[in-house]
Amino acid sequence: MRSPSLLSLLSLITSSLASPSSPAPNLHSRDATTNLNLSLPQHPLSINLKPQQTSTRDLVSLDGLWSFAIDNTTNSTATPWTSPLPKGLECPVPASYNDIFIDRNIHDHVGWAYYQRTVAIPRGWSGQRYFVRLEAATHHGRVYVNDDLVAEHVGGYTPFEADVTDRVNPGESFRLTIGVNNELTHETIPPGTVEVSEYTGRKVQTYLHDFYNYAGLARSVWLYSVPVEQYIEDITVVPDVDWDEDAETGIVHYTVDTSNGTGSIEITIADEEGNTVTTASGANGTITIPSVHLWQPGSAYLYTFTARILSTSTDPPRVVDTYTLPLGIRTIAIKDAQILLNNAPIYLTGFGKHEDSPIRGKGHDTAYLVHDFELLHWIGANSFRTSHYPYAEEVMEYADRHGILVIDETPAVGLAYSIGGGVSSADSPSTFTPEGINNNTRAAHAQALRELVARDKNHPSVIMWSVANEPASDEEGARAYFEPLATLARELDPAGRPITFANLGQATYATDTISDLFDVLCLNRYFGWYSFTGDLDSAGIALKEELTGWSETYPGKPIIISEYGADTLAGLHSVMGLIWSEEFQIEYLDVYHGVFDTFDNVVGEHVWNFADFQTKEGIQRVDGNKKGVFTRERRPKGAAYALKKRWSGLNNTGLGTE
Ligand code: GCB
Repeated sequence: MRSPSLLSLLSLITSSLASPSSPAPNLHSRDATTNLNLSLPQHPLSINLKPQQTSTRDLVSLDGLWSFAIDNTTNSTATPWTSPLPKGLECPVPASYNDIFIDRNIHDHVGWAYYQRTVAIPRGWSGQRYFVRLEAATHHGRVYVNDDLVAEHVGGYTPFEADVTDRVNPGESFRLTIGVNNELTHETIPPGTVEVSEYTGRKVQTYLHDFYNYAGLARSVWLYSVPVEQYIEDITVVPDVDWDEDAETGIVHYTVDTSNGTGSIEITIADEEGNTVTTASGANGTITIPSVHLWQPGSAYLYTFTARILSTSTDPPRVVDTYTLPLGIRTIAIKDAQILLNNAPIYLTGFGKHEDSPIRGKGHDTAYLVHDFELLHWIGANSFRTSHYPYAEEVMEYADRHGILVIDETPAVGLAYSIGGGVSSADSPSTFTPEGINNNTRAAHAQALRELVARDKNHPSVIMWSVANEPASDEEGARAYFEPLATLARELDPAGRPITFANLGQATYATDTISDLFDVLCLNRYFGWYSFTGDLDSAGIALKEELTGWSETYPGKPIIISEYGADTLAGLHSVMGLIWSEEFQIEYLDVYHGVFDTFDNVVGEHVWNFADFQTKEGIQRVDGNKKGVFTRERRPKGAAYALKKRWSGLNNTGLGTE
């Protein structure tokens, strides 16, 4: 059973985020070992299971056009934004709002924006408890029912909910207003800085990652119901396999959390034909599946795990609540510098991606979802990293169904003050200081990690957690910052998935201070681009030298090159293979691959990036980052064909091409 009132949890989250209940000791001690027992403030989670329509639950999409306004005042409470918004602007949900309107004021807005619509609670929902669920509000969301604030959430890429049962009766309507704030500070994840222009008085947002800080309601909003009597709040499934048998036996450890009530819990597991293969009773237990069909990349066998609450006060028993979960049986382990998927070494091919498309920004789009996975399949990719934040839950579900492996990353990007969107500045300030990345930042980071694992723990596609992208892991304070987060990541996942972080080029095997805390070395490297620009001979030598250093320093850990790439202007050609040309991108990748192939412990290659993507305005990028193998519109550059050729010839990708 879990705590009864979601609303009280939500208000607790808000207050505890504002002032952590148990302040952690100073991060900046020179002696990292004194910080081993740092206590991270605890924040309750506000996530129930992803809503679904079942015989006991209803689901209403609130996607579509909402009234929209931005708050240009400096005082966010000055205007009663919960009153009907001024007529005029309508904004699509899901979508980032920045590129929708032809208005620089909206595009560049820093602060609160408001979405509003009328919502009717269906008449038949008496006897139900009902929630408004936001899949994401980037980066800080507030939910108002008529004039009342009913939920608040910090963190732009994970869901949260408002219980509206006691506020609106079935058959009645209410005005739903959602405030969304895009400000990033040194205590948010990702971090940034807001300054006020001395000339215009306008807020200006800066941040340390290169992708554009798209904001708004980029994912779906739902109204959904569960039975008041008792409902399923959470399910955890941990798959395992007994390899000793002739025919492998699947093992499923499960836990079902429910609201208070007296019903009994029944579990059914069905195969893809819908035949029941096994059943169990009780809120937790272990189930075996003889002659199991394994979940594999490219061959994603999914069982259906159904949990039901039954009331035995009637004969036959009555179904109080039911929820189904796709269930993939597979194992993931690290051994002898290899990643073992289902007990066999796997080589990862694929990309760092972004949620990014023209006009919608980071808005979830099912057409792009399907098309992107088609392209992954076409090119021979078996995996991607959710760089640099959790992606929409629909993406994870699609990866489950289509056998794509996912390195699932938190939104902790930009925790290195030496970096400005991939371009170093030599005299930057230290990162881990009370005025910079501090205890409160880490508390927000811990919460982002908790919410990521809580949301994605059941996905067979997720094979690894990435705790951060390119933190200043070579700086003083990094170990004190990361050690408790690495411990937390291990504690959070009952399935014990490997953990990693994407390492920044300047933090070499000689200067990095945290890699021993992680299972897999993910290295982002740009020799030939940010250093040795255009000089691929030197790049190849530097890469080889560096991989040798990592291999000798961490002999048992597998290495994935989690980023390597070169900006490439689609259609630009050069017989001499000069930078920015399609020929250079091909040659650059080729040099890297030649080096990877000489290391047995290099077990994966993720090109940066799958597609060109929008970045913050700046003098170093022309209309975005062009390291895509596909353009922003998903047209192939020459490198796409080169990768397809290489990846279709590789062993151990699990795609059956070898
Ligand atoms: C990186 C970052 C990524 C950037 C990339 C680049 O190291 O991890 O977010 O987009 O470099 O292209 O500069």
